[in-house]
Amino acid sequence: MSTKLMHTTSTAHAIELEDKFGAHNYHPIPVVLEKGQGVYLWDVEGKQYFDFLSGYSAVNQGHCHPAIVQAAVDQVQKLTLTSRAFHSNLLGEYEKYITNYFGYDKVLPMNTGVEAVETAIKLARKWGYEKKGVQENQARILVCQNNFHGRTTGVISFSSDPTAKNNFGPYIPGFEIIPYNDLPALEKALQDQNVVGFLFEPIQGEAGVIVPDEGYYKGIRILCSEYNVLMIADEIQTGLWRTGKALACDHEEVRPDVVILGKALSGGILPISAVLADDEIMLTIKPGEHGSTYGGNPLSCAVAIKALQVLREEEMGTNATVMGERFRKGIQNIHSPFIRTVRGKGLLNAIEIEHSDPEAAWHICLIMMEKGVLAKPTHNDKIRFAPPLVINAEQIDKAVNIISASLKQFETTYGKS
Ligand code: IF1
Repeated sequence: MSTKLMHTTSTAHAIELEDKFGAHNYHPIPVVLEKGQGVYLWDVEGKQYFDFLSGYSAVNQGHCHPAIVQAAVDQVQKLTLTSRAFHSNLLGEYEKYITNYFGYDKVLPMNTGVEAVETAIKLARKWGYEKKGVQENQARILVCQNNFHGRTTGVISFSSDPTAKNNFGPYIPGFEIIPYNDLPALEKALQDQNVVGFLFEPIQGEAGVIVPDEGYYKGIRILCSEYNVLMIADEIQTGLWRTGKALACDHEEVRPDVVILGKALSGGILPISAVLADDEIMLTIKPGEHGSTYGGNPLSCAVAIKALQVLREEEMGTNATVMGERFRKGIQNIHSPFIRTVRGKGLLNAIEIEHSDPEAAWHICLIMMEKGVLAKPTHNDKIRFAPPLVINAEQIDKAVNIISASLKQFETTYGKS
């Protein structure tokens, strides 16, 4: 092996390169990955891991799902991008497929999650002025405390997280932050006639997998209808069977006015996002008023159709429900003094770490990495566990054993409190 090749396969070298030439906008777990298949990842040294992050839920279908990869390979050799200046043979097919899948009149295709959030905000404002009759520039959108909807200047304008927001101002007006999981607070905020939409995460991901009380979605639905305000569900992380249902709102049989999807819409292959709504809302945006060079490109259309198909055909939602319960039970049986709580729905789960050291969760993640489970802490004391939805019982049990052993090792190394 040449020296050059040896260098490129070394973990230390890869990390050093990123450190030297890349912006320092992330603080990753020190593992360098080069291969993925299903629930497994391999690093450059050939070591195998369980992936309990799933690219922040972008690879619900498992890494390099063969059917999605095949769809991508076939399409990439034929036609990848036309722009929306022209039609393509796949855009309409995809639009028909996804609107039928979720039961909406129309879809607006975008790329990253945050672009779809921005699209939903623009839609809500446009609908507010043209259908609800709000006076020019007066539209307001309600959002939740501890929300996470992405990182554009628009979206961070209504973040409550100083790390995401500070020194990136001036901020865009027209948003009001209300407490999450609080229907009376929502009703109070809805008294303002200029409110056009309520944007929320059915389960708050970044905040640490905060699952609201049963009845929250139904309550939102009733209030939004009563006050003529759009119910806008950001299902970028919770959608696509992650919590056991196609959409998390399906748990309460609630139909939002606007649904935002991203991440697993591509199974992790390229950025694909979408906004779903009915005609009354979607057709307020006219030609030239919104769009994106890559949005709805033929490659994305082929990939998204397949990504949605395999989720349903391989019954990944049912598996998420069953394996999610097994995982939470497994964690509850660990009886570690460091686990304050375990919570989640389907395969979107988190534990809260109880320890005086604010770095405890980080150290536990490093030990888990050593032992073969990849996960990352959020907000210091929480660790999210979200494996691909193709995980089986044996793999769940193995991973739970590794998590248990890691907590024990942490206790021996760092002490009890
Ligand atoms: C990062 C968390 C996950 C999202 C919801 C929109 C977006 C996201 C509900 C934007 C993105 C990510 C992005 C990632 C961290 C991450 C995340 F830790 F913040 F909470 F998934 F767990 N709405 N979530 O969760 O989508 O534009 O990124 O495609 O580092 O920013 P995007």
